[in-house]
Parts: sequence; structure tokens; C-alpha cells
Amino acid sequence: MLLMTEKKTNPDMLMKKHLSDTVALALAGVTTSHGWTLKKAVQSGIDNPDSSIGVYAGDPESYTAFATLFDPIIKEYHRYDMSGHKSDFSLAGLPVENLDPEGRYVISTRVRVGRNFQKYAFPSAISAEDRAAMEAEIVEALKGLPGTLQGEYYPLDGMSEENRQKMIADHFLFKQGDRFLESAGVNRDWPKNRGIFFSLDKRFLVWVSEEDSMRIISMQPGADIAEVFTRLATALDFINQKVQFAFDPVRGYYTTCPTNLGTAMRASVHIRIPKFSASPDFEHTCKELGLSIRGIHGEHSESADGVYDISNKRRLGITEREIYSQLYQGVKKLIELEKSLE
Ligand code: ADP
Ligand code: CIR
Repeated sequence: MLLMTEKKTNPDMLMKKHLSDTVALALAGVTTSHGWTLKKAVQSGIDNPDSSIGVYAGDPESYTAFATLFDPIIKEYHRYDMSGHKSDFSLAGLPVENLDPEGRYVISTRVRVGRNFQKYAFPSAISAEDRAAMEAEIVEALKGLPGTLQGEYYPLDGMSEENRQKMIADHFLFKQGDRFLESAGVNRDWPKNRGIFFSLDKRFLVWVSEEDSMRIISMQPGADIAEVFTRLATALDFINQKVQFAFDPVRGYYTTCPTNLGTAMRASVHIRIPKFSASPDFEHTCKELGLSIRGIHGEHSESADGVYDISNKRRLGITEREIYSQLYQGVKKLIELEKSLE
């Protein structure tokens, strides 16, 4: 499979496809209140010709100010008709049993959402001053989380290199942004005012000022997708009362990258399927199941030992409940296919 480690030109980059001369001309003089411009929005796609999307937003206002460029990209990527975002975290009536109780295939399960503040720019455009103020607000908002969600905040600045590398290798912590995010401005002032909050058992985590202002994460070893999903829903119920997130009734939760809009949810498993992943049907089958394939160290990383990160492709035009269902049914199918080849 092709993972984006080389700078091959992507002829299908959505930014190139939708940035006609007319659109470019109409948006040339536009600047949002946090200073986002067309040039900043498309810089990542220009610097990285292998981009699949090639645009980033700088603040909530970017999505309306540059709608003539962003909306066609959103519609095409998410196959979404802009008919309105619907949220539903309920699992009532859905299967919830563990699909791999013996732990033969599914190594771990993770569900995350991206969230940004209504009042601040996104990490791509935020000022150093606002980044510091936002960090303090997030730390405050996470105080008083109920039960096992309680935890501590650990700033990146000052963390030992050994500790940082170990947390990255163990899939808990984020790395500095890749070349796509670098071009979008996300790495400015690194690592100041970034950090990670986690519960004692490291099953509930919040990344602060990575690609989005917050990445709220539930994860654990094994295949109990329902438990992981429910933990996240409980945490969100609490945090929603403390922070006013940037939200739009049509585009859902606003995120730095348009691929994350809507639910901003990525529900994934690390699954060991050495036989089926080596078969020519692997990519096509995942696509049919609505699933994306990533390497095991995150986006744009490689796989190892037949273990892949499999997750929902769509985040907008789909509810959280539907994402759960899609991952659940997809994992079920992939395990069946692997078994049939053993
Ligand atoms: P995201 O956009 O979801 O934050 P990345 O692809 O950058 O994702 O991955 C972030 C980190 O989360 C990486 O270390 C990745 O390996 C880890 N990760 C993703 N899914 C899982 C999973 N199901 N189990 C364990 N770690 C995971
Ligand atoms: C790109 O355009 O390829 C990068 N900016 C990353 C896009 C986000 N990720 C994705 O589609 N899975």
C-alpha cells in the first residue's frame, strides 16, 4: 500500500482541483479576524505536492470566509450534502460484545475527537499569548472530572526527552507536527504551551495544542470498542459544560483540517491481520467498509508485522453512533477474513 512518506505529486489534490482562478481571485483579499488568508490556507498543499487535501483553516471564521474553496472540498472528502450535522452518542440497540475476547487480533482500541475553542484561533494561527491563556483554561476545565477520568496535566516544555520518546512510542503522546502541519503554522513556538493530560490508568487523555486545540482521547488494550466509546462520551458530557467549543450546525465541530470536521471523531483499532493485509483485496475491502488504513505510529507512518491502524474515514455526515457501528462491523469482517486465510 502507498503511505505518504515520499513527496510524489498528487494529481487529485482537492485544493488544486477546487482552487479555480475565479475562486482565487474572489478570495485574494480576504483576511479573517485572526489573520488567516488564502495564502496561509493553501500553503501546506503548495509545499507538499503529495497532499491529498492541501488546505488548513486558521480559525472558525475561515470556514465561512473561504467557503467557496472549503465547502467543495468538504463535500467531496466527506461525501456530504451540507444538509446539517447530527450528533448521536447513544449505543442503544447496537452490539457491544467484545469481538476478540482472546486478544488474537485486536491489540488496542482508541476513539478521539478534535475540539477547538470558539473564541481562539486554531493551533495553525493562534498567537503565543493566546496559546498560553488557552492552555491554562483547558487545565482548569479538566479539574473535577469524575471517577477514573481524573488525572494530571504534563506540559511538554520541561518534560525529559526520555519520557517524551517513551510516551510517543507507547502511542500516548503526539510528536511535533509533520511537514504538512509545519507548513500550516502548527509548529510555531514548539513545544511551548503544549502538553498532555492523562488519567492514572492512561485510558483517558487530552492532547493540548497539537493539530487541534484539544484532542480528547479514550484508549485501552484489547477490543472492547463499546467501553472505549462510552468513556469518551462520559468525558465529553463533562467537558462540554466547561468549554464553548467552535461548532457550526452544518459543518459540525470546527477543526484545523477539513477532514476532521463534523463529529471530529476517529475511532480506530490496531489490528494484527498479517494474511489478509498481504492480500490484494485489503485496500479495496477497507474502502468498501468505509475504513482508512494507517501505519501503527499514526498518520503517514508505516505498518509493522501485519499490524495496521484501521479507522472510520468519514467524520462529517455521519453520527458518532454510526462511526461506532462502522468500526465494529468493519473489525468483525476483517477478523473473519483473516480467519478464512489461516
Ligand atoms: P489522530 O489523528 O487520531 O490523533 P494519529 O494517526 O496521529 O492520529 O495517531 C496518534 C497516535 O495514536 C499514534 O501514536 C497512533 O499510533 C496512536 N493510535 C491510534 N490508534 C490507536 C489504537 N487503536 N491503539 C493504540 N494507539 C493508537
Ligand atoms: C494532506 O492534505 O494530505 C494533509 N494535509 C493531511 C490531510 C489529513 N489527513 C487525511 O486525509 N487522512
